[in-house]
Amino acid sequence: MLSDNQIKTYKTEGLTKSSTCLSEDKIKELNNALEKYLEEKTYKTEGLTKSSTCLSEDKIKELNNALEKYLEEHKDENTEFVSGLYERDNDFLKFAMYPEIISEVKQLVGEDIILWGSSLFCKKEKNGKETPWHQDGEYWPIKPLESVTVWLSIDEVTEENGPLQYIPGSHLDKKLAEHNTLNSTNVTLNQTLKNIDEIKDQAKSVILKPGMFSMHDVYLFHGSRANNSGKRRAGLTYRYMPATSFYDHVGAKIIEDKIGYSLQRQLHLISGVDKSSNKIYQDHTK
Ligand SMILES: O=C(O)CCC(=O)C(=O)O
Repeated sequence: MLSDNQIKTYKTEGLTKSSTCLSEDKIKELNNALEKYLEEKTYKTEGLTKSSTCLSEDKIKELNNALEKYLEEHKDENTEFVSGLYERDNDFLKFAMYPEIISEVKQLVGEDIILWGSSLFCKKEKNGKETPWHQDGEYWPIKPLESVTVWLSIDEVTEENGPLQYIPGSHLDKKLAEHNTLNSTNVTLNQTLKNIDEIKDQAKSVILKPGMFSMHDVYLFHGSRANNSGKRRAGLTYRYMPATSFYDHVGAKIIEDKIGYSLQRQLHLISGVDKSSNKIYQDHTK
């Protein structure tokens, strides 16, 4: 309740302070609403946002165990970029369904969500491969082209070990720019944006603690430098599309020839309803 004095102040000065303060719980609610609003705004304007949460110690340990097991079992292969990860090793599927991740993906994709892909980007310490600047949409047979990538860090990502970098706002006109095909074994992916040099100085780095993730738009210009530091930089990507889009397994064949790896994927319905007659491999909503 306002005191008589406060009411007087309001009348004479035109402003008075409250006589009470909101409870801790209500302040937390306010903060959450603000963070959610700012997060959605950043994603829309910049094309990338960081998660508001970090996975628990236990979940980070599970991630590490799955990665170490995978690296041990595939030690004679190139593991700097591995596509179709959960198809190769089913242990990686459950991480894509962690509620901490799905609740944030829902805020960006909506209620009807299909998980359609996963990759490992495990840059070795010293000589870890560069990921050339590209737009994800150049690689994917999704119609209409809509998808959100979760980039989940397993290692600490610093400025030194080749963090994901992006050009804020480069997704806004929703067009695929021209790419060239590289013929090099020193890169993780072979498509590279043609006219990137003049805007490279606008790049921002995504610095993450283990267990945090970023989310980026399918049209965003992004890439990462080689890792010349002494610390490995491992992260997983999970790709989610709205179930209003169609994943074209047949049309994918043309892109496969260009990028040099298979795009045949298991599609997992994570929430809501498939609205585009997709070939769903597993329905997790029931
Ligand atoms: O982690 C990287 O080096 C690149 C990741 C990337 O290109 C992607 O998530 O689409």
